[in-house]
Amino acid sequence: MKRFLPSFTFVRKPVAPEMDGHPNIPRAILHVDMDAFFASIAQRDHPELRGKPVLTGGTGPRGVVTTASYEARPFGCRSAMPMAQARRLCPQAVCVKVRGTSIREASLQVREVMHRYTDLVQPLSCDEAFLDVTGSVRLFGDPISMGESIRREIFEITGGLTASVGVASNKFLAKLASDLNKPDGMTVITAENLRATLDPLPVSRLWGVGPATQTKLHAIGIKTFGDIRRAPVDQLVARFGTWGERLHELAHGRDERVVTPDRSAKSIGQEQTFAENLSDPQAVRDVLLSQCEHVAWRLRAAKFAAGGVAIKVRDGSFYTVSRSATLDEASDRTADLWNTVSGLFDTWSGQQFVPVRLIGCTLERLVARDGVPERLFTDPQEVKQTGVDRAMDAIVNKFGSGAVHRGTGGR
Ligand code: TTP
Ligand code: MG
Repeated sequence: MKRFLPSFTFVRKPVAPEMDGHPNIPRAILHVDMDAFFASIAQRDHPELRGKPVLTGGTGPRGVVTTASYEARPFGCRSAMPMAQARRLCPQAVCVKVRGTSIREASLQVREVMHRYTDLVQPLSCDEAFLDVTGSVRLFGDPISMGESIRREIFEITGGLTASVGVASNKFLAKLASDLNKPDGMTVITAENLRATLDPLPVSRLWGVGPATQTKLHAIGIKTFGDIRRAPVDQLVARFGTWGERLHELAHGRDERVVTPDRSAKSIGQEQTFAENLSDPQAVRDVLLSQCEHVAWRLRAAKFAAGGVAIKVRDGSFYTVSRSATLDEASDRTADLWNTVSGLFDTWSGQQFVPVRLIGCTLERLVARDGVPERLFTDPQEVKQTGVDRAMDAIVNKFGSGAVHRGTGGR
């Protein structure tokens, strides 16, 4: 299977700062994009479709292709094409409709993996996002290793879907890179390989260059990034205005836009499926505590407080229960959150404990921490808990999430 022969094109080196607009602040940006997302979900769920051309989308007379599997692409099948046209191009293709719930589930799983590495995640659609991992290097290693781990963890959590990743010093280059080795590939653009990678690319790969601009550029002899880079910027400005200047910048690989995270996130959660059902309630409780610690750490890193918590428990027969509770007051202290989470779990396990296949912990009703009103009188116990959280966060930030845990012993 191709998965085990990944095609990496990179030089193992930190991404070079000089490509960035801010010479003193080197950034490490990843662009993660799932491969033939809807079609891959169909192939995962229907093994008989694997290795075959698959078209997803409406099958009625006005149906449109949402995506084509990589097996269907050599025939010319593309997203947004009328389904009838795609079927003429590739009559042996299997046409399927993918359920919205499957797409949402996979999309959330992918998002969950991304948030393990940084809270600076800017989703572009259900299957792609930018990640600024500059601040995560100390915790998770260099950006290339993070890209590799993210690809592996996405494959594992989704049960076999592949992602392509681009690693570079800015958004434009990272997005360009993720596309260069699709499917199931990773590409790193460094200062050293920047020109060799960019120069031969056709101008159509520049953001915002549609067929009309392409024709205008071709008319003045400009066909590739290299042609734009070498063209006098005045000529481009005379022809295209300020947009010409932007084209020139992009062709040099310069882009200063920052990754803008999706602050509308409504919850932060983590769940785990066990290879074998866990029949010891204390063992399940221990896992839940480590999940609570992890999501609370992410909550604090994102400068949120949670007004509610939820747990999800699935038993061996796939029966799933969810329980949620509201906190008296939004908090980002692990002790407060765990107090409510463990209460939900203890109530459930006291009433109906059965061996557990999956357990999950979610923090909900997120509010910006700055929005939590300061209280007039502060409980010394809470001050102490905040101190404990700070100390533990510092250890996790330095040594990784496995370094320190609270005990559940006292229940
Ligand atoms: P894309 O990431 O554009 O495409 P893709 O994931 O199918 O393929 P690639 O490997 O080239 O990234 O879009 C993600 C999903 O969004 C895609 O699987 C189907 C859906 N989609 C639509 O519903 N309508 C559209 O017009 C497009 C472009 C995509
Ligand atoms: Mg995609």
